[in-house]
Amino acid sequence: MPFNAGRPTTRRALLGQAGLAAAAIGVAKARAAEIALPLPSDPRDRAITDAFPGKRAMILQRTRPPLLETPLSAFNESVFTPNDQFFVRWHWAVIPQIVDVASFRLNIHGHVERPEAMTLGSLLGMRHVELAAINQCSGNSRGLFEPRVAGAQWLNGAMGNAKWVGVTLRDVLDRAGVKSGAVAVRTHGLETPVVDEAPRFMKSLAIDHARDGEVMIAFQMNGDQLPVLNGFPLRLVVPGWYSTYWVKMLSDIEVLDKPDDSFWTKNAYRIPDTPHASVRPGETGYPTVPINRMVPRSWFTSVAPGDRVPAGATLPLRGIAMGGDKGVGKVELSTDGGATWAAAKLGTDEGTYSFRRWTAEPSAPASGSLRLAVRCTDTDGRSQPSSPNWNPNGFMRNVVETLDLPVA
Ligand SMILES: Nc1nc2c(c(=O)[nH]1)N[C@H]1C(S)=C(S)[C@@H](COP(=O)(O)O)O[C@H]1N2
Ligand SMILES: [Mo]
Repeated sequence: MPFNAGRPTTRRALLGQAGLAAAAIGVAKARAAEIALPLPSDPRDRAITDAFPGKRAMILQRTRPPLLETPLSAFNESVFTPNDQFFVRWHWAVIPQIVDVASFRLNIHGHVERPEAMTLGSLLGMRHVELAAINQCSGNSRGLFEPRVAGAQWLNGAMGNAKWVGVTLRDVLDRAGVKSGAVAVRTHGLETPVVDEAPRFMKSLAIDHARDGEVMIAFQMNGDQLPVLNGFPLRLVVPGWYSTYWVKMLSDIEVLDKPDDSFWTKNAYRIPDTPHASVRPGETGYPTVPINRMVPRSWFTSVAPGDRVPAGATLPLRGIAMGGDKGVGKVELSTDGGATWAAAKLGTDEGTYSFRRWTAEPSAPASGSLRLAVRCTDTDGRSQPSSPNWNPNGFMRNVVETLDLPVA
């Protein structure tokens, strides 16, 4: 896979850029504009904000802690999401505004032979790896759930794709020497809860997953250092898995010799253990499991609800697709409400965990509307469901996306 790092992250470059992290977080001053999201219920209006450090125009979902959504246009322009438009989500609002890269340490401790407090310099001195991967919030597209569920009412922009450079978690764990009997690796970042009693945000991975050689501690994103709001100076990248595991401002790695029974694994981020994580509204008593691998999805990016198409015109249509924890096998388009399907053209393969561009050229009818549907099938043959899944947390939204474009 070709990879062009726009700027190599040397120790000097990373250390020299620390001052960028100094801007204020969580102060939305200017309200440049508003956007009405095509959600099924009100409120649909959101402010567009450029008041957050390292970010240009973002959809403001919440100010403190910051929840910023990527506008659809970013996904139409490139399969890689620019750092300054990459979505932002934090659980707790006490986020360091400056990370002192000289005194920063990454602690590795617990069930290991040689506990260590690594400097950024020694981490950057290790073997580097690179990978394109989508970071998608478990609650991406939650605002589309019907009946509506509590939580951030995201449209589809709580996701982004980047080229990540870092070191493997396995190499770092091997340095510390994992003792036999280890079962999980739990991580947290530098931010803290707003009140002492609240549980610090932490997530864990099974030991074999943590040591699979793909899970990465990234210090570079799309050729640059990480924006502070996306976890400067280090974050976990867990390819193919939902972003709740992608711990930002990573400062602590603890090897556990028993399963993680802390709040964020035992109580939060759990999905019904059912097909498509789907249950009936009101249903109770079903088993749950921690959310895990992502699944195939696809979207239109060049057209949106409300757009009109000229009668009889050939429409140059673009979108993106993802395979989840597998690559994109195929993307298909329907122009008759899902009765028949034709393969869309796929763009460059940037790797298993990346977005993939798709294009098609359907013709609009002479009157009525052009009824579009798009679906992705992964390389294992798994496809998207034709009706939307539902669960009370609004996790793992998935459905064959449809769009009715009236003929002008
Ligand atoms: N330290 C830390 N890491 C975190 C979180 C957090 O609250 N704190 N939230 C997680 C969740 S739920 C999401 S969706 C992603 C968001 O990543 P982004 O802000 O870089 O887009 O970060 C993950 N990593
Ligand atoms: Mo999330």
